[in-house]
Parts: sequence; C-alpha cells; structure tokens
Amino acid sequence: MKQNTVYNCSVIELPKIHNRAGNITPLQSNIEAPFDIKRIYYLYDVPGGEGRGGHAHKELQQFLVAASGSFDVIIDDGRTKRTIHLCRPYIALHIVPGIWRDLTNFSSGSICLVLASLNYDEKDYIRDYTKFSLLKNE
Ligand code: T46
Repeated sequence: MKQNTVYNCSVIELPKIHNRAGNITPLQSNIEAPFDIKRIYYLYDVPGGEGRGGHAHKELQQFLVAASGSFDVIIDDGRTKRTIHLCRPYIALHIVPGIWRDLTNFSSGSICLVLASLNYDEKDYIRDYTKFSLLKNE
C-alpha cells in the first residue's frame, strides 16, 4: 500500500462483444480483472454537484466502470494526482491499494459500477487525508 503510486493504477479496455442487438462486456476474476472479485456494488442517483470517495483503502483493489453516463476519478498517491474521465462501459480503471480517490462530475443518470477484491470492511478505509499523506510519505 505504501509503495503504490498513481502510475500503478491503469485504464483497461475490456472486451466488447458486438452484434446487431447490442454489446456485451464480460468481467471475470483473474481474467479481465487482475484479482478475485469478492463484491460488486454500484453508485447511482448521485445528485448534481455531489462527489463520492474521499478516502483510500489499505488492501482493497477495485475496478471502476462507468456502466452508464460519465464521471471523473481523481487518484492521488500523496505526491501525484491524476484525473481519469470514465465515460464508456468497456473501459475500467484499476485502482490498487494505498490510493486516495475522489469521484466528481457525475452526469445525470450515471452509474459507477465497482468490482472489489474484498468484502466491505470499514477497517480497510483511511478517511483522513492528513493521516494518509503521513503514511505515504513517512
Ligand atoms: C470507492 C467508491 C467508488 C456498505 O455498507 N457496504 C459497501 O460495500 C460499501 C461500498 C459501502 N457501505 C456503506 C459504508 C458507508 O456507511 O455505505 C456508506 C458509504 O460508503 P463509502 O464511503 O465507501 O462510499 P463511497 O461511494 O464514497 O465510496 C465507494 C467505495 O467504498 C470506494 O472505495 O472507490 O465507492
């Protein structure tokens, strides 16, 4: 977690199976996602102007996908920030442990699909940016 930087996070193009009836994008553990998928959740009905995130995880890895609409993910390793605009259901952002994230600029009706490597555990969160920054830079 300490060593990971924003450059260990990657934007991954997922397979898109296309036919005249539309598209399918599969997401499988240890194939498209480079970890065991233990949990799936999604953010939706985010009011205009609101943001999500505002924390880091100690162990959790995630794949974030704009299943519908678009939003920005600002990732931060305590030294460097990158902004990733997600707007296609076949593009995933892989976030490794030890990265602060803020999600902003949700378009109306957007859905952020998250595939996570662990079950929910509040002890895995770092919600204080000062503490996060100290941990990353000690
Ligand atoms: C991230 C973004 C994209 C649960 O009870 N179970 C769960 O699986 C989750 C994810 C949340 N919760 C509860 C815990 C909190 O009381 O829902 C509340 C809000 O959770 P959180 O602060 O994690 O919500 P977001 O939307 O700010 O962040 C979530 C992810 O946790 C986070 O890692 O990257 O979605």
